[in-house]
Amino acid sequence: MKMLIMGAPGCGKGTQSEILAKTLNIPTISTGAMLREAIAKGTEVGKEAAMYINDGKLVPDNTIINVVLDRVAQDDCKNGYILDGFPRTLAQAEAMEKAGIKTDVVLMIDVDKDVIIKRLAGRRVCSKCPATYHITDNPSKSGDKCDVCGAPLITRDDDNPETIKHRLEIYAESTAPVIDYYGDKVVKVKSVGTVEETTKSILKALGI
Ligand code: G5P
Ligand code: MG
Repeated sequence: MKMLIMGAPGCGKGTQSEILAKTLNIPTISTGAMLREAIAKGTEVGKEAAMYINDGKLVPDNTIINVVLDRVAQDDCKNGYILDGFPRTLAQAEAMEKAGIKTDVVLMIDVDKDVIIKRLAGRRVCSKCPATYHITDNPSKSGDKCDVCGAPLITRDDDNPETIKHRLEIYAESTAPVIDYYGDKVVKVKSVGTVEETTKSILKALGI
C-alpha cells in the first residue's frame, strides 16, 4: 500500500504512521523527521532546511522533492510505504505524479484547532529515536526518558507558540488545498479521543 498521511501540524500524523507501518509491515517516511536528521548531521540540505523550519515555513519544493524521490526509490519501499508530511504543496503533489509515483490512499486526520494546540503544547519527543509522547495523553512511563531507548525527552524547537501559529497558517494556505487534489482517494478520519481510539477509527475507515 502506498499511503499518504495528511493533516494539520500536531494532528497525529507521525504517531499514527508509526503504528500503521508496524501493522502493515511497510516503512514510514516522515519528511519532517528526515529534515531534522539532516539538520542534526549538518548536511547541505539540513543547513538550508534549518532556515525555514525554525520559522515554521515550508522548505523549498525542489529541496524536499529530491529528498523524497530518492527515498521512495529505495528497496524497502518496493511493497509500499506511508509518507508522513509529503506532499504539502500542489507543486510537490504534481512532481510525484510526474515522476510516476502512484498513490493508493490519502489518510486525512481531522482535528479541531483547540485540540491541535493542546497536542503540540504537551508533545515531548525522544532526543534519539522517533518515539513521540504527550505529557498527559500519551506519557512516557518513566516521565522524562524514552520508553523505547531510554534517551532524554525534549520539546521540539518548532513547538513554540509563535512558530506553531505560522505552521497552522501555512497549512491552511498551502497544504489544505492539496487534499482536494487527491479527490476520491481521500479517507478522512476525525481524531477526538486517545491515540488507541484514533488508530481503531483509522483501521476501520481503511478497511484493515
Ligand atoms: P513535520 O515534522 O511534518 P508537522 O507540523 O506537519 O511537522 P507534526 O508537528 O510532526 O506535524 P504530527 O506528526 O501530525 O505533528 O503529530 P504527532 O507528533 O504524531 O502528535 C502530536 C501530539 O499529539 C503528540 O504529543 C502525540 O502524542 C499526540 N497525539 C497523537 N495522536 C493522538 C491521538 O489520537 N489522541 C491524542 N489524545 N493525542 C494524540 O514538519 C516540520 C517542518 O519540516 C518542514 C516544514 O518546515 C515543517 O514545518 N517540512 C516540509 N517543508 C516543505 N515540504 C514538506 N513536504 C515538508 N515536510 C516537512
Ligand atoms: Mg510529525
